[in-house]
Amino acid sequence: MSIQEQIHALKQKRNAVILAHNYQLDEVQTVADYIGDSFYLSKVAAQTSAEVIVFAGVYFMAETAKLLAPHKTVLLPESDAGCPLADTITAADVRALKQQYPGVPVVCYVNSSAAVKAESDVCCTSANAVRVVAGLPAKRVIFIPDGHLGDYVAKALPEKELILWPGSCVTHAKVQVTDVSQARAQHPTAQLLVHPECAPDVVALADFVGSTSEIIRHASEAAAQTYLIGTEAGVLCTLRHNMPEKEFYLLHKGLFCPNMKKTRVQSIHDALYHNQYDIQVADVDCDKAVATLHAMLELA
Ligand code: CIZ
Repeated sequence: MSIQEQIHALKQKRNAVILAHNYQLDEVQTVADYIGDSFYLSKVAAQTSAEVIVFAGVYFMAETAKLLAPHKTVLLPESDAGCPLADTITAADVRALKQQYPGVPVVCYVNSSAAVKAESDVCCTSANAVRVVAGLPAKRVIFIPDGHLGDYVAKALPEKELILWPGSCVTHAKVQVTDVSQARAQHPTAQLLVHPECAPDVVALADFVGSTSEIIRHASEAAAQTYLIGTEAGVLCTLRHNMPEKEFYLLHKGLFCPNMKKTRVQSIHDALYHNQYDIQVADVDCDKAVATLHAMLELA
């Protein structure tokens, strides 16, 4: 039996479903039942009738799925697939910010630990960050941990005053303005689609700024033939599969998240076979972190 057939058999035996983030390797996306951004996948996890969820992504994503589906088994196939951006801030840092700015609400990007979510007031994703901050009655807002996304939100909402945390995604931060000029010189008619985790001077040059799902939707609706993609290379899998008649080029050759790329088809097989790695969230964080996620749903 091929490894894909073995995975299929294990899925049936265990009543399991495979969720893959847009940043996963093509070989992983092709065995997945659902592909998308972390929040979409967490909602799938909460709604599926499957008992076991294999979350091909990074740690905070599997943790978010576990928060929304606490009675299901959530497996992260590679135990050390972390997120350096999420690791830039701890729950103690958030408590210190709240002491420094008493009464100022805290918005945390989904790229954060359950403990950080538990200390925050509302969560957001890159797809809804502007809507979430706009929906808060307060003028001043603490935005953690992605300073680039925070800068993008601040520019979209000049009436707000954002207090930013200096975290950033090491992969998206690699893109420079010179990459844009070189890519535009090679593909002069192309549209530039970038993620708001990119640096502000790169974001300022884009034709469209959005989350992975928004970039995929925009490319499917726009008339252009050629696109320069300023986010993790994994989105090319869906873009090229869904739109074979269009051309997509990665804006920077280093747009590969090393943590996302740890998961292979073999890891998915082993996760199902050995029931690894079973994600648990500390009881002390659960209720407050879930409330922070639900607050996002209300505001967005
Ligand atoms: O929300 C996600 O899954 C992340 C981290 C990025 C995106 O734009 O999908």
